[in-house]
Amino acid sequence: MAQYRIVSGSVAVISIQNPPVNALSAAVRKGLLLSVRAAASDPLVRSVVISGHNGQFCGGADIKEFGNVSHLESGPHLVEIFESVEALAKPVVAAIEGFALGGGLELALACHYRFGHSEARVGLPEVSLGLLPGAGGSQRLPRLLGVRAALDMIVTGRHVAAGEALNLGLLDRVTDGNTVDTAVRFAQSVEGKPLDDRRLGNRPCPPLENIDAFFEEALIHARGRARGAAAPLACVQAVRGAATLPFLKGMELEKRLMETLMTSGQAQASRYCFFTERGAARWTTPTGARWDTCRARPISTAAVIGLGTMGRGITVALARAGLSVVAVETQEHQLDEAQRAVSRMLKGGGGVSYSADLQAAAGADLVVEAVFEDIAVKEEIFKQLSSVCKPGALLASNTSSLDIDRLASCTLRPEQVLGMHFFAPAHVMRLLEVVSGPRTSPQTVAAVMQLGRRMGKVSVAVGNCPGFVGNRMLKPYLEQAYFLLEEGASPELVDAALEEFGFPMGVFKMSDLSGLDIGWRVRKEEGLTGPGVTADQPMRTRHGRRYSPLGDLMCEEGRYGQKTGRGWYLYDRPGGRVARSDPWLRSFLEEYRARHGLLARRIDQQEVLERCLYALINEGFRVLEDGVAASPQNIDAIYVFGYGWPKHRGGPMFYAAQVGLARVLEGLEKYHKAHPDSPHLQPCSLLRRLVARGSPPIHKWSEVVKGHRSQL
Ligand code: 3H9
Repeated sequence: MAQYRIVSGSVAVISIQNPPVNALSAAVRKGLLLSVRAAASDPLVRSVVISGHNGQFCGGADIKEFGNVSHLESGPHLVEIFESVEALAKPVVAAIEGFALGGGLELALACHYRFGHSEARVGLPEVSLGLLPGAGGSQRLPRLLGVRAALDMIVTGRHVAAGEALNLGLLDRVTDGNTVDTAVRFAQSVEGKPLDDRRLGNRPCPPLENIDAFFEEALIHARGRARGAAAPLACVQAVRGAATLPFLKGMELEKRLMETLMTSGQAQASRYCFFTERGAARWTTPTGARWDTCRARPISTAAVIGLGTMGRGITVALARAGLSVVAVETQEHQLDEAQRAVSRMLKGGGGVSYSADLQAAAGADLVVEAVFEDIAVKEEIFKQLSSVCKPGALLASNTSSLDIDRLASCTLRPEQVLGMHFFAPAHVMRLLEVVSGPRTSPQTVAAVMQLGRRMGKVSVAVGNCPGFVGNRMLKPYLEQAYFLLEEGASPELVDAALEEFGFPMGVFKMSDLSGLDIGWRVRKEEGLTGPGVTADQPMRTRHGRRYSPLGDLMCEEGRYGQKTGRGWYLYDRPGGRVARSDPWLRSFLEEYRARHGLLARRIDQQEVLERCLYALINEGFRVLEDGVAASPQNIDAIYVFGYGWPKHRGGPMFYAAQVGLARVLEGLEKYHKAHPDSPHLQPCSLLRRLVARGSPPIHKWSEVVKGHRSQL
């Protein structure tokens, strides 16, 4: 757990050994402290080097222990160990290879010198786990870097590359060679030298002018970005402590703040997200194939068909993953524009060639179709691709909701067809829904899941149904938002409730951003609005269910959202981004309600949240029941990484468990009783069964889902 050896006669090399990331588990902590004590008491040892096994320094505290107080409390605490390291009368050098993150970097900060390999990364990412650097990091880093740079690293949690760390003064030296050997040589050279000014705990924080104003502003800034998360604010408070208090008092403050965060639901939710992100890589398919039994053929060349916004982003994402990409756009004028845009995004050519001819896709291992969302157009392309592409090539569609099996049927290789649902902007957003149809082969899924990882995506394998997982669940959420407007709410009220909950944007601002015309076109295709609707059909009912034509009426007025400068909000110009309330909309809604005999009532934020979120969660349970998602964790990963669900709330299914399934059920029953014509509010049977079984914890839900038809 901590290997101890003496080299060059006088240097004790302590190597942390706990694969895969050398996390500081109870056993490692014990080993580390014993080794430090051994080095302290051995008269032959005159200096110490701390390193990590297998080229990785340390990934920090063992996150798996956080949910388990007995593990966390067994073994010495990190603070105690780091105090012993810092207090050692012999120079201690950290030799950082790979990464030093969280508790790993805090260990390095307790050392007297820090050496790094040129490819190493360091950081204090605790904030993304709903925590702060709680083993002295919040107090030592500001003393080393100054408040500004330390605060930035601690509040953002960003990883810092070795070069930048050297410039910041976080690393003393960076080497391309063997970091441990370099550190050993250096350690010998400083044996016997005074260490007092190397102990960060002894140093004052570099002074900062207007300190109160600085921290007031930092707090406002952090609050603005935190979207309700407590950890960033606690980080600011802790760093303020470093700047204003003696070291030991600052450590006490750090401890108090850490205890509050550690026991909060937010840390639990963030930790859950950490594991759901990684768990998504362990996928399964209907034929019983699994991530660990299925070999994927590597993909090295790709073609992207259609270079609109999505196609361009996909091209960039594939090129950045190291693939050689041919980008195809049959409309010549758009091809030139796309070429310029892609080159700009890639800052140069980056392995992309361009063509106006579909034949150019002939040699690709994978083709991603990203044309206009029209099933007839896509069917035609898949038919052509089937004959153009080489036999082993995989054919993927970037559709956000259309039937993958219908596209597969247009080809002679249905087992090689699947969906790759990217999210805009495709080169930035982390989520990728990998959609398998009933005939998609496990090898096809495996190859694309592996490619997703190469692109740095959180790839989630899902089944084939309208809207797949994410958009299918979004539909009832949007629907309830429209209904709330009919009943008396305003877009501002609905959006404020959702933004306070933690979404970066409320549902109406989001619709304005993506364009109201997109949903309008889909509803026309579905025969819900447009010429297919006969005059005698009631305006607010479709197929016996409540329907809100509000979105259609807005589009008929030419209000498509940001692109037309008017939507649910008013913008200063077409394409403008700053939303303002629109008095026109207020009277439009009043007239609409009067025309339909609807009485506006007072709606509070709680009702907004419950109606919108419970309807979405209810659909999530249906998705599980239908086997379209393999687990609640997968649904949560989709929502956190693709739909802006706040990480500190874990994802919709985790949130449901945290609120209490019985309470969610009760809420749905209440709202369904009040709105019996809205079937999305009718609690689904899986939710009822889970409540009947005493609401088991989320990792046990699959036992209740079992027996249902699985598409995965
Ligand atoms: C902390 O330090 C608190 C202190 O301030 C104070 C305490 C008092 N623990 O990501 P990967 C697992 S908080 C346990 O796929 P990569 C991970 O689940 C900690 N397990 O690899 C996965 O397991 P599986 C602050 C961990 O190469 C496997 O290792 N530190 C931990 O793409 C491989 O992980 C952080 O927040 C851990 N600390 O990336 C760093 N880390 O194979 C968190 C990973 O079963 N870790 N695992 O799915 C990372 O950011 C990345 O894992 C890292 C490697 C960059 C290190």
